Amino acid sequence: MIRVSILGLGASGIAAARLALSQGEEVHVSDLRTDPEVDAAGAELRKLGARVDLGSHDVDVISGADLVVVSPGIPPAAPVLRALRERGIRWISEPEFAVRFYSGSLIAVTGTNGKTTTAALTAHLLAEGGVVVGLGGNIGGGLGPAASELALLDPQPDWVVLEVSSFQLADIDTFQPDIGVLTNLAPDHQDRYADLASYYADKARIFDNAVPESRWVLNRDQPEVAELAGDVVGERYWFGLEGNGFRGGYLRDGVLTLDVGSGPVALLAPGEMQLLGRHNVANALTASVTAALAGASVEAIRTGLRSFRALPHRLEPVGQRDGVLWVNDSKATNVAAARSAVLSLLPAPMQTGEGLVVLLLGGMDKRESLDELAGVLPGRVRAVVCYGEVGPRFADALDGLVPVVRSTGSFDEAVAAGAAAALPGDLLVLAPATSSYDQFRNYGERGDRFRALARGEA
Ligand code: UMA
Repeated sequence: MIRVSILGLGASGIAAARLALSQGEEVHVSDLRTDPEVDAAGAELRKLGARVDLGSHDVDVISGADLVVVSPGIPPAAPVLRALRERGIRWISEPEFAVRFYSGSLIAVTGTNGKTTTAALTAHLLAEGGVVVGLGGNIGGGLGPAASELALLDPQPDWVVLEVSSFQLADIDTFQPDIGVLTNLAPDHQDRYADLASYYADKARIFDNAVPESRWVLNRDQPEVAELAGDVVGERYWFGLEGNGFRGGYLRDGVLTLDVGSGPVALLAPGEMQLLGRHNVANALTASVTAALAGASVEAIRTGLRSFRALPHRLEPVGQRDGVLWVNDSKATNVAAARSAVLSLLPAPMQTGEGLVVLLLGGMDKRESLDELAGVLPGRVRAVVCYGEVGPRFADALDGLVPVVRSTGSFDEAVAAGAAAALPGDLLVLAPATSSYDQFRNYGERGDRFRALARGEA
């Protein structure tokens, strides 16, 4: 029996504790929180035989463990990790622990954006081809369990698709994906990292345990991805929207095309998918290459690309009313995400004034400047409806640049104002550029409300 100490009692910690207990290990779990939620989780684990400390981390007890597993939300600068570092104690991340118990093959998907859709779509394409596949990891949001929970599946999946964050990669040791995917790189999490280079360095750890049999699916449009991969061993495949003819996936004459070694095969046109937006074409190419490498047939990939529905709150088409498609991108909780939604839906400004976006923008005021978004709106939006706490500030920022509707009432009224401003062929897009807390519990609830309004269920 080894002694395992698990830090953090969120989804990762609970799953890791259950996995360790299932192996008959002596398990210690601790979390700084003491609220009813963590209390309930602690009580469950105690029943299963774990020692659970809430409200503090006992560094002496943790230091005495054979293995320390750390939740990704605990930053490297947390006092408990500093104390362990001072004592020379090493720790691993939860996925590192989990994969030690997998018996199938592993696909790991990392990158700044698009990892959730890419991971979910890859799993969908494999399942379409009859492969027994597990999906989880960082994905969260009810879309998949923590990595450790997948280790408890019986029978074990043939393939596991794990979304892995930089926080999780930071503390790997032997983690070795059969196929590693790097969707893209962009600044993020600068509250946790001293600089961009250290964030990218954690992403690069996906390459740490590469062997000649490793396969890598990499973004061709971003030279910094190839730079990060360096001279890592293994076979490289690429996806990209900008060039074609390379090994991997690309657009040829506007058609998604796959070439993983036996010549180019046309899959389908973007319009045949239910996914919207240019960045989802990149996600679809990535998932297609990855699924093909894992053995999915072209037919399964094609069928799966057609049947896959957008994930909730991510450019999710939620209904069509009076010739207007309603798109829920409630997950766009910052200005950059809203900008990316608009650009993805309308890559170029429209010349004819047809098929424009009516953008719903508003929520809590996070004091973010709107400049980055404002610049891309002319030629793309018919009107912007500004609502919620931040509404007046956003409206002032956009006045004179594009038509602005000031909505001072409820969320429902803002949506109704947007619907009234839209013409047939337009898109009514909820990409609010800020968080929802002035009117909702979270972005999910906001998106659910929008979906209900789209379907006339409200
Ligand atoms: N805590 C301590 N001591 C500390 C600091 C924190 O005990 O010093 C405790 C907190 O009280 C909390 C726990 O540690 O109870 C932290 O847990 P966590 O934040 O790691 O949360 P989990 O529920 O385990 O969720 C994590 C991921 N969260 C983060 O990385 C912040 C989830 O990703 C993931 O779905 C889940 O593991 C399962 O793998 C979410 C996420 O937002 C979706 N990820 C970020 C992103 O995608 O941008 C990285």
